[in-house]
Amino acid sequence: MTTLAARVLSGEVRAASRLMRHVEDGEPSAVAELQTLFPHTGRAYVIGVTGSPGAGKSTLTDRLLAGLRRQGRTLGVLCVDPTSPFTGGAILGDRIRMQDHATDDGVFIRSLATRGALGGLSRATGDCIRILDAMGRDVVVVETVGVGQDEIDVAQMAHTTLVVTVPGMGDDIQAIKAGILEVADVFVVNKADLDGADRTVRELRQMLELRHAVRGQAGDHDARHRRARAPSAPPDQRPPEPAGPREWEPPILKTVATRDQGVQEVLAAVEQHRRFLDETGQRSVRERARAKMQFVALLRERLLREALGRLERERGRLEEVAAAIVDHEADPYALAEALARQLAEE
Ligand SMILES: Nc1nc2c(ncn2[C@@H]2O[C@H](COP(=O)(O)OP(=O)(O)O)[C@@H](O)[C@H]2O)c(=O)[nH]1
Ligand SMILES: [Mg+2]
Repeated sequence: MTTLAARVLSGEVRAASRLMRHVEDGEPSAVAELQTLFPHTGRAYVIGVTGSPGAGKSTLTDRLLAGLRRQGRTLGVLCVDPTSPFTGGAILGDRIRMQDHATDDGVFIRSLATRGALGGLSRATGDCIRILDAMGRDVVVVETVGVGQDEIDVAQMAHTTLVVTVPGMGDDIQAIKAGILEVADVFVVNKADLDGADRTVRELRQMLELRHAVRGQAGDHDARHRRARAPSAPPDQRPPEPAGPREWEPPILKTVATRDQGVQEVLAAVEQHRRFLDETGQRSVRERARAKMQFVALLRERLLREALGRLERERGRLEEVAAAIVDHEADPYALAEALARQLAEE
C-alpha cells in the first residue's frame, strides 16, 4: 500500500494536505493514491455553498461549521475559488475568517485554485472530496463561486446545494436563473440586515413558482428529464406514481451570517433535505450524478493531457499551434480529428 494513502486513511491531516496538493498540481503519482482510497469512499455527506463573490459564503460556511461541530460531526471544507489565483486575497481572507477552527482537529480546511485550467478544477475538487471522505470526515462542505460551468459542475457534486444571494441583486437573480437555479436545494438570502432582503425573497419565490408552473405543463422537458434520471425499473414493474408529488421545494431562508442569525434554520433545512433524499431514494440518484460528473471530469482531463502531450511532441507547444491557427498555417479541425483518431486507435 502506498504510504500517503495509508496515512490519509488513518486520518492524518498532513498526509491529506500533501495528497491534495499533488491532486491540484495534476501529479501523475496521485492516481495510485486515489485508487487506494477509492474503496474507502462514499460515506461523507457533501454540502455545496455557492453564490457570487462577496455574498458571504465563507462567513456562512464558518457559522455552519460551528453548528455542525456542536452536533459532533467531523468536517472537511474545500474553498474552491478560481478567481483567486495562488495567493489571492480571498483565500487569505477565508483562512483568517475560519481561524476559529484552526486548532480544532475536527475541522480540516483547504483552498483550491485553478492551476492548470482546462477544466482541471472540477476534477481536482472531486478528488479532494474523496480524500476527505476517505479520511473519515462526516460532512464535506464545498464553497464555490457560482459563475461558470465549472462551478455548476462542482455544485452538482453536493448532496445538498445552498445558493447564497444578497439583497438588491436583481442581476444576480438573472444569473441564478441561467443555471444555478436547477441545482439549488436551499436558497439563502444573506446580509438580511441590509435593505431589500424581503424583496429578494419575494423575487426568488416568484421565480420558483414560475418554474413550478412551467413544470406543471404537459410535455415539460424538465420533469421528463427528472423522471428519466430516476432509478428506473422496467415500465410494467414501476410502482404507481404517488398521489402527492414528492418533489423538493427549495426553502428560501434569510440569514445574517456575521451575527449568526438564521444559521440554525439553514442547518435544519439541510437536515430536512438529507432526509428527503434518503426517503425518496434520490440520494442514490444524486450520487450517480456525482459519480458521472467526477468520472467525466477525470476522463476529460486525462484524455486532454494525452492529446495535448502528443500535439506537443508532434507539432510543438500549444501556444505555437495556436499562433499557426491564427495565421491559417494549421487547420484546427484537421488537427483535432487526427489527434482523436490516433488516440482511438491505440
Ligand atoms: N452586513 C453583512 N455583511 C456580511 C454578512 N455576511 C458576510 N458579510 C460580509 O461580507 C463580506 C464578504 O463575505 P465573505 O464571507 O468573504 O463572502 P464570500 O466571497 O461569498 O465568501 C465580508 O466583509 C463579510 O464580513 C451579513 O450577513 N451581513
Ligand atoms: Mg469566500
